[in-house]
Amino acid sequence: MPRDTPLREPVTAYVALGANLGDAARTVRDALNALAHTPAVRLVQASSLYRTAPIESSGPDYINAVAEVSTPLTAPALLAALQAIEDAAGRERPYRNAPRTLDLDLLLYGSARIDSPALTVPHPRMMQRAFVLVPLHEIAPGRVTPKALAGVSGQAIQRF
Ligand code: PH2
Ligand code: MG
Ligand code: MG
Repeated sequence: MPRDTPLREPVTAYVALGANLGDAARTVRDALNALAHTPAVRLVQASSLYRTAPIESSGPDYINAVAEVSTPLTAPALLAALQAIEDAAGRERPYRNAPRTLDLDLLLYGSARIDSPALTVPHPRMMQRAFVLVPLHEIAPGRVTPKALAGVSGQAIQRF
């Protein structure tokens, strides 16, 4: 049957999850569930949950994790889906790096490099953050070099 809209090949993307207000572990688990139920998004695997000290942020310790998804959505469409999950969790944005009920950041989208006002991929600060690199290394060791991990070894992080 002829189609006028070609199907897009699924892309493997990695999403960082973080929360440090309310029941952060519950929020992160609910967000993983919401990702798994997002149309056109397949949750391939999720890391363990980690408790991490706030970096350039304040408030209680964070709960962080990283998810691998497979999706035919474009990167902006995937970002919009992530923001809808943040909004449903009651995310407010009073100031940069404010404590948050839920933060979902697009880390990697296939091998794409994206530099638009709305989205930078790979995530510009991911290589400086143990709360991203440790869970990412757990599920995708090939995407994190030993040197990068060593570079964040001074940051407090423990399995939750
Ligand atoms: N997110 C930030 C800033 N600082 N620190 C930790 N430990 N975990 C985070 O998810 C986090 C942070 C900005 O998004
Ligand atoms: Mg963030
Ligand atoms: Mg964010």
